[in-house]
Amino acid sequence: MKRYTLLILFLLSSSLCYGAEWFVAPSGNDNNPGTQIQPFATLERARDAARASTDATNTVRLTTGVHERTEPFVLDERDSNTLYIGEGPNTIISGGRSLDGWKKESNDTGDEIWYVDLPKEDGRDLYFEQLFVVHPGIGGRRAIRARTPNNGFFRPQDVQQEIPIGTQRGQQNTTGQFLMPQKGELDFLKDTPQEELRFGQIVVHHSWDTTRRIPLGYDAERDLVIMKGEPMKPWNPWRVNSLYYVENIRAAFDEPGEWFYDGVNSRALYRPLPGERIEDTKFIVPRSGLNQLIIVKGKPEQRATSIGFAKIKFAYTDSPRREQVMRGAELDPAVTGDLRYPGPGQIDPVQAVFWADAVIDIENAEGMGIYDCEITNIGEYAIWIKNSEKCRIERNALTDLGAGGIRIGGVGTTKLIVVNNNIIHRGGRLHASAVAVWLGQNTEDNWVTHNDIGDFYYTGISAGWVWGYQGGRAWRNVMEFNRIHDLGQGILADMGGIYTLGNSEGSVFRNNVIFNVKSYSYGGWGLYPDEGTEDFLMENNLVYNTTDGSFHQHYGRNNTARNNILVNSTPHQVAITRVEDHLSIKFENNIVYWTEGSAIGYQTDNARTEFRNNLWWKADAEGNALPVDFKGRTPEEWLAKDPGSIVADPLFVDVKNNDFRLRENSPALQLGFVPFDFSKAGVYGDEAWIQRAKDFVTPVHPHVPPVAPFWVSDGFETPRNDPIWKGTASDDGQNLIRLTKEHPASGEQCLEIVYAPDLSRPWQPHLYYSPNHTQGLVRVAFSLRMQENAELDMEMRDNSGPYKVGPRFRITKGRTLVAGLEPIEYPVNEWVRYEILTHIGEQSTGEWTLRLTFADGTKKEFEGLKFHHADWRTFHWFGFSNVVRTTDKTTYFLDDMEIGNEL
Ligand SMILES: [Ca+2]
Ligand SMILES: [Ca+2]
Repeated sequence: MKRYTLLILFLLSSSLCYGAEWFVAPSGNDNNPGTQIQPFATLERARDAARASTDATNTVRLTTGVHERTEPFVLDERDSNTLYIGEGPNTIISGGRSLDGWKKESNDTGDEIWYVDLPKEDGRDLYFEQLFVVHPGIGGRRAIRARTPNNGFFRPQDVQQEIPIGTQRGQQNTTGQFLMPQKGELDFLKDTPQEELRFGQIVVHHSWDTTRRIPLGYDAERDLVIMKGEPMKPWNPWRVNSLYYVENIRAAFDEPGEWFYDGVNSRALYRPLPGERIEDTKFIVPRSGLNQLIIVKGKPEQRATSIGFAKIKFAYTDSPRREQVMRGAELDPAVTGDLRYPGPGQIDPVQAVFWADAVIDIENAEGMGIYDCEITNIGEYAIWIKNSEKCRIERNALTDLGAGGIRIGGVGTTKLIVVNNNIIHRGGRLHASAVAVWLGQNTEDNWVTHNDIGDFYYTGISAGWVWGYQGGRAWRNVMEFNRIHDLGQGILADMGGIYTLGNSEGSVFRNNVIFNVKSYSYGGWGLYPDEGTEDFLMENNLVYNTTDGSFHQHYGRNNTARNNILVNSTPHQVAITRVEDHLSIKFENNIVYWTEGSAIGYQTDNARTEFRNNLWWKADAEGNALPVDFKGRTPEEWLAKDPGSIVADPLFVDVKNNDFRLRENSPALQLGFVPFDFSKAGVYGDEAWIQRAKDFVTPVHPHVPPVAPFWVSDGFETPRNDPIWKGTASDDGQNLIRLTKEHPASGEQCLEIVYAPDLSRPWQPHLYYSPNHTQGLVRVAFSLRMQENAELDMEMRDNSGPYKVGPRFRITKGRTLVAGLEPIEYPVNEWVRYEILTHIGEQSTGEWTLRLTFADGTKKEFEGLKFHHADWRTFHWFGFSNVVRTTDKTTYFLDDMEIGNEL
């Protein structure tokens, strides 16, 4: 009930009173008196009239019609106590302009194509990257910027980055980047003239982020697309498993519903959908550089107070701004054109699209209200409130968002903001890594309640913005009764229905319903406390149908998850990644129910936790009990660490139909589980509003190619920066894994792996590859040169939890140790060639072969070596870990790495 007291308080503090009143109509005139009969034409005129008014409060009424903007409407502290109110969704504040004069032509295949000559702006072709199609009575539909492939993505065969040896991170602003396609996939780029390539983009999704690059050419000899930009972030580079597509290349313009910006011929082209007629189709594009429509900016010492917007639709805004995104790109002006004007751009990855602006931007304000508005067909975020307090965002529909929904914080301290009863659907349309609601650092006592959040590619609600135990400050934020669904869609990774960071003292996430979170590769979690989340409470949430865990804590302190219902994640349900020397999580009174995989994953069994009074149950789709597995432990073994817990059927009303209410005789009730009403999550109010949320169209996930078997043949000759080898290296950022020209086995370079004391993990530095081979004859070969005292572990693993190991050996003190063999004497400071052969999948014999070739040409071959785990069958991981535990500085060298497979 406390919540409602708070809401009423806000309502009283924000101005909904009517004092002096002015009217603004698109057909009005600023010389008019601003009455209903003789309205003003512009918002500025009404604003100035309100400023001059002696009334304590003012109302500005916007009539039905399109109020076109060429620049943002700017308000400040002088405009306090004013309400801007429209007449509903037909009162539109638009950042767009119509694109008129379309003509028809047919191409040589007889397909109908519409085209328009680009209008001029400042004597240049109008530039835009979004096109909206409008039919009578129907709002804007985002047309598809010509892309290849049409449905889904390509995956590179290789990615490379040109960073000279010895360059330290941060020293280099810009770098060459190269992407090698699978055979033939990008052949059309070879024939694309240079002047046309510059209007295209390669869009790469890599884990939780997205990069856009202008293709600078195609190297047919090496089969590479050439790009340039900021160096990849070492913690999230592009990889061979990244997904990408190509936008706005003529050859990609091949499907109905697609459009193409033909910069060379100063035209825009569109392929109509079946039934679309040129005479009743309108096109709207955002005005170049108009990313924001409303800016409310008071002074830090004198805030703009009690300004409201109600019953207005905001639409058609641009993204990105060139000055924001082209910094550091250092591209040829022949490619970019004059950077002072709109034109082709590229975007470097920043989590949650942090660089983006919002259509309504509020700073240094108090008592702001945004009610019953629509924000749609936009390029970036919808609303951003920073260094402000006591504002309300309520009953708004935010849809078709280029980036995300609502951002709170990021500048100063932002508190007592209520985001209640909004529909936030279809985000990430231009910038996939956007979130629906974001609460940054220095946010306090904010309430995010009863929102319906759906159809995003990344996280639903993101709270906190400090990685690790650096303090942070996202305090007493309450997120409850939200319905968060259909995230990820198999495209991005490492996301959560709720995603939290840093010190979150007093913050609560409760009574939310999260479902359908599907990641690409890993991490489509329901509840996701990430790096250094502290003192966060997650209770009474229902989570179902997620990837890699209904609950996942990367690492954190003193967090609590209690009384949640967690259903059907794959391949495990509850996961903790890092073992720490403090209490990581209290996990109590939860119901965990699943059909596939293990109960727990990652390091859950080793972390310092307090598990108690939980109910665990595994059943098949028909509800028949299945054996419960705790990462290889029996329930008896696990429950020693989870006292008071039981393995029992929770007796849901109807699992098949996602009805997770408990029957009266549910054993969970005996454990102290308190039922909660999940039907309360989501929007409320009148029937039409509730129906609008229900009208959500479940997105069809794009086609994502299966992870292809991975092949590598790498002599470490191409300049690459770590960790851009086809594998991943981790050395705590100390540049311990690096290319060197010291005595390579072949060519001019090899890889050096250096041991240093005081690394965060005993197995650092380590280097691994993800081959993802599931059948065939695997061949792995590499050359190693060990210094005195250098040691390492080599393992070939699968991806189960706990993982199983096939072939393995250890090199220690001049010897190679393989189970079943006498130690093999090993010359230090000389290259030795290793070759490993083994059948996997159904052909597996449980055995492997090792061949060694020494520097003097001597060969040794060992057949019939046993796998470490006899039932190892799939090859998902190959790598070298450190085993040195002394403070001696040692090093070893690697060259001519090969991973192959004869299927
Ligand atoms: Ca296409
Ligand atoms: Ca080499």
